[in-house]
Amino acid sequence: MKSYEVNFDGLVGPTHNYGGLSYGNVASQSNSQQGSNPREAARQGLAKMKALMEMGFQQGVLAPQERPDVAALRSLGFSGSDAEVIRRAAKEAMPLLVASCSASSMWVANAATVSPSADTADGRVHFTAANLNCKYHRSIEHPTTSRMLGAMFSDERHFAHHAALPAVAQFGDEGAANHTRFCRDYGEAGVEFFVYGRSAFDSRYPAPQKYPARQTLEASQAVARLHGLSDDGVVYAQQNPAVIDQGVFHNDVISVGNGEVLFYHEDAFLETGAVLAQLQAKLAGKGGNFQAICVPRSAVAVEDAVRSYLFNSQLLSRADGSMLLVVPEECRNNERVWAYLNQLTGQGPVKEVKVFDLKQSMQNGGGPACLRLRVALKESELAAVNQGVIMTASLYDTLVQWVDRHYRDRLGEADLADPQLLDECRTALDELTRILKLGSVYPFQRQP
Ligand code: SUG
Repeated sequence: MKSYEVNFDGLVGPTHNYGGLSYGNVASQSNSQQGSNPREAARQGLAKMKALMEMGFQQGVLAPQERPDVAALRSLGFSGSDAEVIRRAAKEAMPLLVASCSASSMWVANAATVSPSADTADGRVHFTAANLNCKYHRSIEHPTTSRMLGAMFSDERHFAHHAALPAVAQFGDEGAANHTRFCRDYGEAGVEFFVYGRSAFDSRYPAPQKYPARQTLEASQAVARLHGLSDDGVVYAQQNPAVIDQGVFHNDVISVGNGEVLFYHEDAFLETGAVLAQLQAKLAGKGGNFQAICVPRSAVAVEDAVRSYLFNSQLLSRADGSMLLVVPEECRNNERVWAYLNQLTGQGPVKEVKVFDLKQSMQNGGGPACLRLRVALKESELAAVNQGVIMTASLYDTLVQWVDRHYRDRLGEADLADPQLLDECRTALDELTRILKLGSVYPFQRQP
């Protein structure tokens, strides 16, 4: 049976703004308080989805969340009508209002960890929503994420959903941003590669000194257990704490994998030799031939990787077996990175590099790979997905018109205090759930 990797891209929400909310994420911090353009941000993301669909890749879409999150503000003690809650938060605790307005759910690589059916004990595709508990503004995403994934992958014969892990830092889980899967074919059993930043229960593991390590070993192990993965199909690796301290807040900022290929920076991991040997041996056990492409620091420094987001790229398999690397415009703007990419395509499996302008998302630290959640599906499983979220030429046109109708083209901090923004968002999202056939996934649609 045929199988596919389907990329579900997060649609940027109407409140996209630069809140400076992510300590340890260099772009988020350095662009704090700049004016944003939500309409352009959503259009940039949609343009990528359309281009990849037209190149023959399977493409889906994941809806944004309801923001401002009035329910979250109420849980912090703000009361009255929805408009009063927003006005009071703006007056008394602006940082909390900004956090409750973040459109950060667009970075759906952090929405969940997904294990394809060929890897799991019960033969279903497993999803665990990420608790994202390192940052308050992201920790409020998972309940709606779970409802959304449930509405997209509802057929229990094929799909199993797990709630987010306990909401404490010891089980900090950032989803697929720290998870890669290697396989010969998407439908065959593969090796799932979990990269963590620290151990919460074993002090022998080193940890970064400056910035937080968002993912713990114990969280990764819990996800592997929940998904019913077997030991011969799992490899764990510790991210190099020194690169976390240079702004590599997720593993997908320093490495990316697909099929039998791992594309990584020389400084990405601790004990790199042992990690690669395990990946090679375990993938060989599944009939695969592991290939590692190491980018030496002499060619691309960690700082250049962080600025350009070279590794936050999408490594995609084309029909002829070769690979395409989807990178952000910032890679072309960096001389060393661009020189490296030009020689990369002359040898090895990556034959083409495609550049996208994703500046609106990039300024918050979200590149092409952050914007997508990969779900490997067999043909019968793809047929069981809610077809409303599968990208088509006509869905693309509908979504662009929807964005143009509902999104502002400028948004600054002061605008977040305007209760009118909440009404605009709700009207837009209500319509979106009908377009994508999601049902009532948002809190405002579920109030009695
Ligand atoms: O969690 N930025 C996101 C970026 C997520 C990138 N995802 C991956 N690497 N997979 C984060 O740090 C910034 C929001 C703000 O500052 O307004 C933010 O949440």
